Amino acid sequence: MSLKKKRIFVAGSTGMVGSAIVRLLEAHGCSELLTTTSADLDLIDQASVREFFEEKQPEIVILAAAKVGGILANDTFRADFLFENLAIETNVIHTAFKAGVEKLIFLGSSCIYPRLADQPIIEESLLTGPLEPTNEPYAIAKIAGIKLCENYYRQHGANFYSVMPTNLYGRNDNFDLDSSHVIPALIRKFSAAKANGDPEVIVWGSGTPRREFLLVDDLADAILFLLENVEASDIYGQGISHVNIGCGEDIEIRELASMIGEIIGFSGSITYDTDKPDGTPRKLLDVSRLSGLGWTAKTPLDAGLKSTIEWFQSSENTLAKKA
Ligand code: GFB
Repeated sequence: MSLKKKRIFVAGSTGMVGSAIVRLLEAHGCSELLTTTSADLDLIDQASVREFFEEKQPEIVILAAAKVGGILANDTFRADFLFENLAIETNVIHTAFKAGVEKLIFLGSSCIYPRLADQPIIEESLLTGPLEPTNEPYAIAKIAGIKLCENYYRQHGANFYSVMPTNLYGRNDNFDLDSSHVIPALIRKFSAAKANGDPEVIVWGSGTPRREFLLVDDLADAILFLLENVEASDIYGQGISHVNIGCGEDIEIRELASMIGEIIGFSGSITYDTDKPDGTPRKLLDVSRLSGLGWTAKTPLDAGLKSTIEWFQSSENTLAKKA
């Protein structure tokens, strides 16, 4: 599919994921991108979403808009994570179907899988066991989005399908210590400790959980590949409802903290706050389906961390001094 002249709506274009997708599509020569901010278009409001589609007539939709956050935000604002994500998904996916959108890709999350799924996690693990309690509301909303896409395909033949990215990081991430994910939190904490000469950095949980991390620019590259090369029938034809996107390697939080501390040049000690939750013990995606389709991740974790730290320290100097 040639994308250059298509009207592509990137829902969520101000966030870390949406902004990376917009950067890549622009660099790829896509000149008809449709982007909005939450002030222009409230995706939770059905009538506004309908009006937007009537006026702009997008041909392709990438649904990267979501209420997102780290382990503590998910566990605290449980109703908001469930309601807002369900509302965004039902409004955008249903309206895209009504408007005759040619192709829609919905972005979910690896937390849709059972807490104790076999590792690495294959797509077929969905709905085979209980979810991780700290993010169950978010996961339920994302599962609903997968099922919306799948069933608009099954009932109506809509070219809509879902991708499940692993934990993401990169520029334009949320660096707020209460609501962020682990990588931006640790970049900010270690940067502040280094700048202030603090002897210690506090890392949440036991440090033993394992996570897989993908640079958001690699995710954007995977989305571009899928837009150009993979249709809904290619996914559902394999008997799966979505495809995993990851790098295929994971790391202990302890090792991650040491790596970030080392890149930043922090020489003090690391303390673990075990009053904070660990979340799921391990979350490593099996990415053989995606590599079979023809895409693999390019950026090693150390290179991705270095570029993200450079971006944070150059653009967020005020944040870098506070923890
Ligand atoms: O990134 P994170 O919040 O998300 O936490 P999850 C990953 C691990 O890092 C957990 C630990 O074991 C945390 O306890 N950690 C250590 C920290 N220090 C920190 C810190 O300062 N901040 C944070 N945030 N974590 C989220 C889900 O789970 O992942 C979402 O809640 C979503 O639903 C997202 O799926 C990708 O991987 O645990």
